Amino acid sequence: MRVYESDSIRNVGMIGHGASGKTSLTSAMLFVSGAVNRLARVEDGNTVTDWEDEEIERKISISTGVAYAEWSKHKINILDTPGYRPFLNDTRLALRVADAAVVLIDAVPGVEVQTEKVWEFADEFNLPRILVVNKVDRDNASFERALASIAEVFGRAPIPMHLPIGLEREFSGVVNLITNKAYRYERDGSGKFKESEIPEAMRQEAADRREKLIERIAESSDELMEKFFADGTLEGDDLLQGFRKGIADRNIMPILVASAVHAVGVPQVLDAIVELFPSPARRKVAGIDPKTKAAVERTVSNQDPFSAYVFKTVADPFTGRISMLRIYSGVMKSDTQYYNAAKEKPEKFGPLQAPQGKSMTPIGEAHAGDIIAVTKLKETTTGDTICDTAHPIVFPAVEMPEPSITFAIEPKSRGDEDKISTALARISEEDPAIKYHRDPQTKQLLLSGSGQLHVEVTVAKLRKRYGVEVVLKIPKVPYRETIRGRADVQGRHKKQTGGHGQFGDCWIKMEPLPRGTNFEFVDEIFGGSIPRNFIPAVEKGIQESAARGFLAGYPVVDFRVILYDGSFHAVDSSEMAFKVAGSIAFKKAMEEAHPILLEPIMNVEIYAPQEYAGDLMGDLTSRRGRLQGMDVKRDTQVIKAQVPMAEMVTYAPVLTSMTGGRGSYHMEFSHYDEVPAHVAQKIIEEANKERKGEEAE
Ligand SMILES: Nc1nc2c(ncn2[C@@H]2O[C@H](COP(=O)(O)OP(=O)(O)OP(=O)(O)O)[C@@H](O)[C@H]2O)c(=O)[nH]1
Ligand SMILES: [Mg+2]
Repeated sequence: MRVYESDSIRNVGMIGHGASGKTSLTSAMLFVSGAVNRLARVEDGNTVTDWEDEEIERKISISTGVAYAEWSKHKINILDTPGYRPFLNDTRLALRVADAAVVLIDAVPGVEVQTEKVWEFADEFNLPRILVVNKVDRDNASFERALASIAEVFGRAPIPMHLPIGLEREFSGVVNLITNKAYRYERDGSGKFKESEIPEAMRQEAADRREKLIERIAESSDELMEKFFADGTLEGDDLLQGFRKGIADRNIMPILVASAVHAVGVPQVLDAIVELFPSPARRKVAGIDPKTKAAVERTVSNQDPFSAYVFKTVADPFTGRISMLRIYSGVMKSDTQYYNAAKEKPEKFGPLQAPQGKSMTPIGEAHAGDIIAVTKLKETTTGDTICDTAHPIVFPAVEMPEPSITFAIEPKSRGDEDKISTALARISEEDPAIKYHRDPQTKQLLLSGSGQLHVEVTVAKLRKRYGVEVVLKIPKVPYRETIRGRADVQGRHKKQTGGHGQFGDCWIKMEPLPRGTNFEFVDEIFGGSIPRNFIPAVEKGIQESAARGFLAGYPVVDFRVILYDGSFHAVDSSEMAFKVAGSIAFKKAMEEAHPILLEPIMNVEIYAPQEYAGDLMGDLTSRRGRLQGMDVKRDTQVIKAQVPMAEMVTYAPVLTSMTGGRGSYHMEFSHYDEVPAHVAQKIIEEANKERKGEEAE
């Protein structure tokens, strides 16, 4: 494979709502350009970019597939991103290294919820865009309706550049408004087409739309505007340069049409990517010097010092770690040592590869702007910057949002405890949106992800790749205890056994503290009623008892203890005796101080079509939820509420069944609040029953 210069490279993110056809269009682009020799289908599980087991089995993209097509002497690096909501974090990670995006719109529903989400990502990274109205061959496809929804949601920038010839079963090609030609296909999936005149019946519409498009292109500069007014049109180079500028400035986003599965309109998509999208060349990228923290810049050019950003890691159980890099500046060579500026460590690189899905073509070197893969790096993970040792730079990494759903996981066989942690560490290398930790209070291993499907996919990876079978459980709620009142008590420990006895005696006051302050110990002993060296023992006795709980075995928090008096015995007093005195005092104080149970309250956001809003709110009320606000985003209703965690642990399946799978939600911890007395009663009984059971074991 030849080495491409940045002028002839295009880095393109394929984005869109779930199942809009990103992987199918990628597959068709690879076929039409000759990178593969058949039109692979998602249904057949043989596409280049959906190659992971879970993707093949579920027929959806779970993580970004990386491939390339060589077209008109250019190399198009294709990032085929996921479109389903739980996997969109990966989409965002990939777009970080794209220079432009192809936005797929399904011609039946038009713009959908996740189309808007990925559009926001493209905005975040300032990406020029082409829109492809795909699936024009489907029953009920409507180009007009798709255009209307695009205009409604995305405003003025998107404008048709192609028109479909025929719709649904009749869809047979596209009219290009710039070239004023028609490209007609046999529906044989060969991707072969014939250039012809625009069909008679479409000429008027094409002329009208062409005029609008040219007018918009003229707006891209004052100079073109003048020419346009003078001549009444734009031609040749003026037209092309103006079009490119309008696209690069994101004032124009051309709309194309295609049927990915029939390979209709696909060569024209490749043409548009090559001819209209900006190349990475001479783009400036900002980073910081890791030592001085000063802002530094690189130009996408072979002349600048080498720098690259790691945007993806694949944890392959056989090959090991595969890292995907986008080279921002300079030339990268195989078998060379570079500097990982994020980890501040040198890293030895083996052979560089051009990734075509899971298969790799070795390449000796790669130039500024390109995307490459390399295996078996030791230090490097996603988000790191690799650079020339003498010219360190760090590019900002993409931050992951908090996961929205949490399960407790338990191995089916006890011996697998250690294996789970190692396997999860590997999986989170390739999927930084997964979080896991052991809850110090409940001792459960908690696994969080962006949705139930995300967690299930992770569990499947654990099983298939690492041979660890786990069960998902509802996480235990980490209740806590605190006090509402005050107490003033004595804790006295006196015991006479054999030799010398035990004696400790303390007087404490206990009072509530604001939420989140945990514990405070105030020493007000004056005049030596308790010797200094025994005071920490009193505190320890209290803290240890507080950790064991009073009402139901949950840690007691948010209280202050003031130790103000006591007495001691010259021979019988010891640290141990004062510790026991402290714990006796604690228990007596708790009895007096009106103990209560606290529960975690979550901030919850629920998204669902408007028609379900009433039912969902009713359900939230029955879950002791407090409504915080409502918002409508297109036809999606957003409900915000605060709901006790205990009421949310089984919410996912309920929401699915209430909304026919169309609802989703996100939640995060807000604060601890008092459990209402009637609910607390039950929790305390349950917990004490369980504790008795454990003691009996
Ligand atoms: N009729 C028709 N079906 C299509 C077309 N493009 C894709 N499909 C079908 O739509 C389904 C989803 O296609 P994918 O290519 O997996 O869509 P995707 O956008 O990659 O989906 P995710 O990556 O999972 O979000 C598959 O069943 C495809 O066969 C098309 O142009 N016409
Ligand atoms: Mg896909």
